Amino acid sequence: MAGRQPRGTHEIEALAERLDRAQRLRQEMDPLTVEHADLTVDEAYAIQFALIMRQSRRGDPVVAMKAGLTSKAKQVAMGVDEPIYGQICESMILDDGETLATSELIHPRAEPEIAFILGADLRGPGVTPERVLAATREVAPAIEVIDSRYRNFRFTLPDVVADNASSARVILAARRSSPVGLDLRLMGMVFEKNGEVVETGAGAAVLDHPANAVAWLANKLAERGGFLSAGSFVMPGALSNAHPVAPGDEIRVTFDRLGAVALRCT
Ligand code: OOG
Ligand code: MG
Repeated sequence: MAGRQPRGTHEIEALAERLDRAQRLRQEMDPLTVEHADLTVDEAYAIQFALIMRQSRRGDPVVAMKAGLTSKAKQVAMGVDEPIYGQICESMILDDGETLATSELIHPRAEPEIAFILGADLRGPGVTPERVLAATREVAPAIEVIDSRYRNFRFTLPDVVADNASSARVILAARRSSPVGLDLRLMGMVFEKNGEVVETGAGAAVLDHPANAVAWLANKLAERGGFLSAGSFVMPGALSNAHPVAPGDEIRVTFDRLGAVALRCT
């Protein structure tokens, strides 16, 4: 941003604190750009890292990374036309079969993803989708529960970046499959809510192939010296729109050959 100094540590910390409070008190807030219209994407990532640092200092470390807004469906729905990334902390993980207590969140929505479980580090720059697939030990059906801390789930690009890409909960199917011999681009997906099909899709919805989203993430993280580590998993982004969830709802996401993952809400 021409004409001004980048925001300093003090202001970055103060903005992270606001998001942290909103999340902990389950209170939606105005997007940061309402007050700070000139917030840059770089500053927004600095806020995200400050927010995550607060959480890990409370004993909740980062265990996985995610890309978001990697499908046209999501970009159009959220009005943001480029991918973003966010960080998954230990407390966000639900086990297969565990229920989601929606009262812990503000206005949760569920979305279908194909999780990549890595057997080797992926360190950018220069990571290709071929290298991603070679480094992928397994893939698994997954549901991400997103929960914007912003009023009415409305935001601009820097807002959603600062808000850790709306991350809230993640659930991976216990059943894992080797990616060898699978064409993830053609991988069909059926997304059901309370027994009704609400979305269908294929892997190609995510940047033409979900491995492209993992490569994009590895290369993007390299800008800040980060990488994707062996043993962790990656959420490459939703194949379709997200759907609101409320107590009593049951979400089921089924992928061709990979199987299904379900989430019950209380
Ligand atoms: C931002 C997070 C997007 C995805 O998979 O596209 C995301 C949002 O939609 O609030 O996680
Ligand atoms: Mg997602």
